[in-house]
Amino acid sequence: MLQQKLQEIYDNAVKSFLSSKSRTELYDFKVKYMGKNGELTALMKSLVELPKEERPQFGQLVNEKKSDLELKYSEIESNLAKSELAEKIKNETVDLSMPGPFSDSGGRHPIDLVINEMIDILTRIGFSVRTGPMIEHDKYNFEALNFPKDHPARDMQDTFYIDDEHVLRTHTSPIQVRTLEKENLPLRILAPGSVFRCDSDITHSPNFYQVEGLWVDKKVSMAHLKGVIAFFVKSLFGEKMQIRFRPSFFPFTEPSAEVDCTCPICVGKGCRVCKNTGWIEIGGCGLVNPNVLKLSGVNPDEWQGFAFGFGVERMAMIRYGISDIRLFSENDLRFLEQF
Ligand code: FA5
Repeated sequence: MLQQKLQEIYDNAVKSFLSSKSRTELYDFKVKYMGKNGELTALMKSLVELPKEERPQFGQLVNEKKSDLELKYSEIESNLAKSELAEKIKNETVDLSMPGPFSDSGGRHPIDLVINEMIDILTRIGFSVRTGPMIEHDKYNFEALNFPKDHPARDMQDTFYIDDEHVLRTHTSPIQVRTLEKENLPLRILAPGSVFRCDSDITHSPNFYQVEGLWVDKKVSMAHLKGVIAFFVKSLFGEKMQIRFRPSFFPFTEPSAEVDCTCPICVGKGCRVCKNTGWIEIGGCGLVNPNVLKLSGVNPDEWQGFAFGFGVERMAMIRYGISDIRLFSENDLRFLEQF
């Protein structure tokens, strides 16, 4: 009785397999007959109805039929796969005139573009690039730049302290000292880099970029400094850009000055970006204080130098007419895609 049932299931399964038009249909039949709840599995469970001595022989028979069905299944499946592929290829046409898929491509950040332009201009007149660490020792960020401990001038820059001896560098000027300590003179270096101050409004950012310049030689004067800065600013912004030098104070330069450029937003008329002055401060500069040379092991009776430090975001604001410095760090693609 059970043998007859087994033969029936087997015959039906083979018939169903052969009639399948697709691999999905074939698989559904496999589940119907051979799956966990399939007919063959159910039959196996009814083995208990047979007398004990007949069970092994019947069990073996079910297994043989099952293996046979498995073989038939894989043979039919592989034939169906071949004909499905052939059908797909026959129906598929490639339209060579269709545009390819587009993917967004990255671009240079405006700050990066301006830094590269600044480097290009300064390397044309003999400066070469140096770098330094962002976590800086107090010695390089302050002390060797003639900011003694507890000197009120340290309050000029709101500092992020790492520990008693280390800070997030507040400016790129430490690279002046690092270079003077280990390189031969004369030298002309520029040092681009990220700097940090506890500072934030439309023209101040807590993390911004500076480009430092240092020129040390036997005879270097304020006239050389002004000439280099005028060349630099006019190369970057065009001949018509106005600049002015305002007397200022930095412990590491004497005399010192701030450099201002015409505000690009109001073109000198006065607006909220330039705080109604018509000018935007782009950097500080001056003749290297002899004390700094001495602290770096350079004889100030023999050598003189000038240095400058420009704020790159301010340069980029002028270059592209941008009225809020925070746009550079917000990562809004609608802003960044314009460059
Ligand atoms: C300095 O950092 C000096 N190390 C510059 C210098 C170098 C002077 C060599 C003399 C010789 P100051 O703190 O003024 O100076 O900063 C220089 C420039 O960085 C500023 O003129 C301004 O353009 C930019 N800057 C300063 N603070 C910020 C800020 N929070 N966000 C964006 N730009 C800033």
